Order: sequence, then C-alpha cells, then structure tokens
Amino acid sequence: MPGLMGRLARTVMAGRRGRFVRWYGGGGDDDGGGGSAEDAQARELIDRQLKLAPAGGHQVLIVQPYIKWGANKDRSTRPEVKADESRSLVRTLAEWSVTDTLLVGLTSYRKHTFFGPGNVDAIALRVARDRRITAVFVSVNVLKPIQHQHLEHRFGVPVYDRYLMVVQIFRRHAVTREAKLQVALAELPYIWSRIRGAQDGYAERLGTEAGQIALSGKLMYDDKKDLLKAYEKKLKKLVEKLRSHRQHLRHNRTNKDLPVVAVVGYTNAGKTSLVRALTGDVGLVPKDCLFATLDVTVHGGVLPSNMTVLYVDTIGFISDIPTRLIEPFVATLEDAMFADVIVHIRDMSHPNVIVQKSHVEETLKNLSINPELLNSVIDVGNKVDRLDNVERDGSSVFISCTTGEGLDELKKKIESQIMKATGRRTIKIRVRTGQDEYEWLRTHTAIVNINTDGDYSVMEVIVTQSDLDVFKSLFIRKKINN
Ligand SMILES: Nc1nc2c(ncn2[C@@H]2O[C@H](COP(=O)(O)OP(=O)(O)OP(=O)(O)O)[C@@H](O)[C@H]2O)c(=O)[nH]1
Ligand SMILES: [Mg+2]
Repeated sequence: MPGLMGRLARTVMAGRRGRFVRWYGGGGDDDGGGGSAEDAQARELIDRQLKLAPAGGHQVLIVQPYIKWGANKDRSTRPEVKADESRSLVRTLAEWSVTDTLLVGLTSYRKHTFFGPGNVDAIALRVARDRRITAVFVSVNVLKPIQHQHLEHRFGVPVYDRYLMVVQIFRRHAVTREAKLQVALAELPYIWSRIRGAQDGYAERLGTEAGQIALSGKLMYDDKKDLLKAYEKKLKKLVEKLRSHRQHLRHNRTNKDLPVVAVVGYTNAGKTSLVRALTGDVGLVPKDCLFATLDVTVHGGVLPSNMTVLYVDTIGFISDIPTRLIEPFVATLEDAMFADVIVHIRDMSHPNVIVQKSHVEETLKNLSINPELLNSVIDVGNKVDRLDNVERDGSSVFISCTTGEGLDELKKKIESQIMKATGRRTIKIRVRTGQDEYEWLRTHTAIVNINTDGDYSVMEVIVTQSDLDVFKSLFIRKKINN
C-alpha cells in the first residue's frame, strides 16, 4: 500500500511542478529564472509596494485596534486574544520580533487618519523614543491607502497591516512553483488598490509629504498600468492551466476510485499533524507557525476495515484577512470540494476556538461545496492533551495528534461516513480460493476478512456499487450462462 500511495502522491506532486509555471521567477532558486524583462520590472514594482522586509527582519511594535462599542464591536472575541494572534503572525517570520503590543480602542476604522490625533501622537512618540522599533504592525484587515500613507508619514517607519503581514509569510513559506504562483496572484488586487488609491488623489489633498508619495504613485499608475496588466494576464493564464491540470489529476483519482478525505481547518489547528498521524507519512512536518502549509498535498492511509483512502492536507484559514488574498488558493481548495468527506479539525486549546470554528464554516459555505458534503463534515477537536477538561459534545470527535488519543474513533467515523457518501457496502461472499473471482475481489475491493476453508473462502469485502455490478456481470451471470 505505501508503494501505491507514494506513487500517487508523487504523481500529484510531479504534476504541480509542470513546466508551464517555470517562467514565473518568484524568488526560488529552481525557478529557471524565466520571464521577460517586463515581468521582472512588474515584480520589482510589486515587491516595493509589498514592503518586503530587509534581510534582518523587523522589530515590530504591534498596535491592536478594536472597536470599543456600537454595532461594529466584535463580541465574539477579546482584543487581548486578537493581539495574541497578531504576535503569532509576527513570530512566524523567523527574523522578526515584537518589541511591544498596544491595544487601542476606537469608535470606527474609517477615519482618514485611522486613529484619532491623540493616539497617532502617542504611537509616534513611542516609535521615536524606542530605537529598537523598525516597523509598526497595525493589526487590522487592510488599511486604506490614504490611512497607510498618513501613518507611515507620522510614524517614520514602515507600517504593516494584516494583509501585508500574511503576504510576507506566504512569500516565505511558498516553496513549490504552484504556491508561488498563487501567492503572486493573491498580491495583485492589493497592488491595484494601492496605486489606484494614489491615482484617486486622496492623499494629494493632505498637502504633506504623504501627498508627494501619492503623487509619485499617480505617475507610477499612469506609467506602469500596462506593465502590471500584462503581468496579471500571464499569471491568470498560468493559473487557468494549473486548474485544468488539476481537473485532470482529480479525474485520474476518481478513476482509481479511492475515497478522498479533505482535512481543513484554521491555521495551526493540526491539519498536517493529523494527516501524518493517520497515514504515518513522516515526510509531513508539522510546524508551530501560521501558514506552514501552502500546498495541497495528497497522502494515502488505511482505515480499520483495510479500505485505502487519500487524505488531502490543505492551507489553513485565518480571520480578518481580505478574502481576495485567499481567492487564488481557492483553486487549491477545490480538492477539498471534490472530496467524499471533509474533516474539520480545531485546536481545542486555543482561546478563540469557537470564533475560529465559525470562520472556517463560513468560508467553506462560500466555496460552493455540495450541500450534502457540507452537512456531513466531521468535526474534530484536537490538542486535548493540553486540556484538563474537555467539554465533550456528542457530535465531535476529540483527539490528540500528539498522544494518539481518539484517532481510532476518528478513523471509524471517517470510514462510516465514506461508506455513506460513496455508496460503498460490506458484503460477504463465498468463492473458490485462488480462482478468478477470488483474485478479482482481492484487486478491486478492500478486504475486511478472509476465512478459508479448504477449496473455498468466505471473503468479507468493501465494494462500490459499480464494482459490484462489474463483479456480477463478470462472474455471476457467467455462472448462470454456464
Ligand atoms: N500539544 C499538541 N500539539 C499539537 C497537536 N497537534 C498538532 N500540534 C502542534 O501544533 C502545531 C501546528 O501543527 P500543524 O499540523 O503544522 O498545523 P496545521 O493546521 O497544518 O497548520 P498550517 O499548515 O500552518 O495551517 C505544531 O507545533 C504541532 O506539533 C496535539 O494534538 N497536541
Ligand atoms: Mg499544515
């Protein structure tokens, strides 16, 4: 079995490294350095806008804004918990560090200056006094161009919002060309919004240095618009090819008729750990950081009844990120959409587990997944080894990938869900040992049990309806005809 699975996983992975993405020189050393001079120019332009950090990283002052009251107040979590996630985002980048975290209550995020004047002054003073600080991370979804320009002007250091932070991480963690391509595509809407923001001339009205920056942005927009458009077109074409290639792979997999289980969840919940625990695939390396996995990979495993399944490890979800950033990754999540069963894994030890759960569920709903599949998602509470007490509800399976607790129960649940979803069933059949029927069943079904008694064996097997039909037409009718 591992041989077959290894081959399958390799086939899938080999396909990902198709030559059609070779020209995209997204920064890796095996990219072949392809692309035209215009592409290189476009990339340079993008890198500048994305404020890619210097080699030594940044020492960051985190400012965690929150809405103090009113309809927009987020009642599902606390600012301290959000600040924790913001710290995790920064720490995910090895050379970056956090100098301090400030919680700042606001009445809205819509002001042109983002914070009120008192807060801007206080933060600016803090940055000026603390020489360690080389950047400020305002942990909000995405700052408007005018807000961004204003804050950078006032603080005198680069300012990052959540979008920019996640892009830094994506850039760092994208290893394969496919992941790099998805990241490159995810960056473009942001670049457009920045240079359009400049073109709209908001900041010109500020009449400050920020206005000058915006003006240079306006020139860039006029000059470089075509360059970016051409680059975007190429990327989209490549993604399109990738998509059809994927469909081809998926089709191949369907032909092999192996059930597919997609493992989804919030970033760092333990998706990779779970796939590793269920398959014994030591090639999978779980990491204590956000967005460790940026590639969808497929791994073979065996369920209690000997049925072979394919587990799909996927990219994690995160809240407060513009959906357009994850849009290109939706293509990779299509694998999840075409699964027979979805496993949603959650980190029970995380203080925000409830909010994370609903965020994943909402995102899944928007992925146009077939409602039957969506209604039968297996909910898994992970990392119970970290808890003294687990409030067990009947509908979830509680596990620890570290200790192995609950994995047998989970496997059984996955198995019964697959049987339901794919119309597989267990049958017992008596055939002549070693004869054609016997060999056919051994190759085409999952063998649960074989009881051999002389010339005959009673085989207990799991079989799909279509295979059962083939079996009948090959052997049973033949017998009747004879
Ligand atoms: N204590 C404990 N730690 C766990 C458990 N499962 C996973 N972890 C740890 O949690 C961290 C994240 O695990 P991953 O498997 O990489 O999580 P992921 O969901 O694949 O994360 P991304 O790919 O970044 O979205 C790693 O440090 C794991 O060792 C568990 O059951 N108990
Ligand atoms: Mg992972």
